[in-house]
Amino acid sequence: MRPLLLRAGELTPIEKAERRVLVLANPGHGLDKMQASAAIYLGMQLLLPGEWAPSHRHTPNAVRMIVEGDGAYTTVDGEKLPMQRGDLILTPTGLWHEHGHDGNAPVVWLDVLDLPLVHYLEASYHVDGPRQQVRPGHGDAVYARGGVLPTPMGERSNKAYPLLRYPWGQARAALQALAADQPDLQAVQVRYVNPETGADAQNILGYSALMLRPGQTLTLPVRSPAMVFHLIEGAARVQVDDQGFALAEADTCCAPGYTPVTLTNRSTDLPAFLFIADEAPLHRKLGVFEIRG
Ligand code: GTQ
Repeated sequence: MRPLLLRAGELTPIEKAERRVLVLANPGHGLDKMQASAAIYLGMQLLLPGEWAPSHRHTPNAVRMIVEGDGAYTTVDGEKLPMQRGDLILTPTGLWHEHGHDGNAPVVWLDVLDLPLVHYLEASYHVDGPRQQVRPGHGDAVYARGGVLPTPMGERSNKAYPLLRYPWGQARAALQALAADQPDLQAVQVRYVNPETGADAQNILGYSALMLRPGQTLTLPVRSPAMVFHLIEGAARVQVDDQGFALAEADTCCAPGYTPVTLTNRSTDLPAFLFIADEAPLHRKLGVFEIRG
């Protein structure tokens, strides 16, 4: 996809595109539907140095998983959030967001949205807005230590989305600490959560990071939600039923629900790190979540 995305950068000025995205559309759903699964939209977005993707807000929830490049940032609800490889940035429903780039090489990220579901519900709309005023400080700094929360005068923030940026360095360190602490643990996985409540970071789609130890093969329990796998670091194989995908860094693949999935680290020397998006929060809320051992 990378050469195609860079070609899109040559052909399409950002002023015309507003967002320059190649959509990872599942032909099984119909290419024009622009969906990877029933509830998941995936896109690879390119921002070139100096470009500006103007402010808007919309009802579908989005996250960005940064794939490559330095110097870009997203401003969400007045918080200027740096984008570095592997970072997860939330742009939850209704919050203003815009993207800028002060670096000198292309920046690419994976957009994950619950757009297909919100569109199906006839609840999808979007509003353009003026450039945001940036507030001082970064939300992620105050939630950077597990187990302690900012509690001015004993009060919680009670924000629906208190944390908007999950730096990769911290998620990666948490996975390595977990793997070192529990050598027999099979699924070395951490979930992206609301740090105030411990609930899923967003209401519809769930996000996690998983580490495969060198040479490890991990068979996932068969579950009802569809899943997306994006390789942040290393080399992996994703076996979905009878189809296998060899993932290199920055590759993405999907698995439908109710399907056996086996993950293998293709390196016997180095760990592999995957970002996973799934429809589990939605399935649980609707009462259709199933796990089959
Ligand atoms: O960056 O705001 O891939 O609004 C689709 C819709 C990205 C964005 C997408 C969006 C955006």
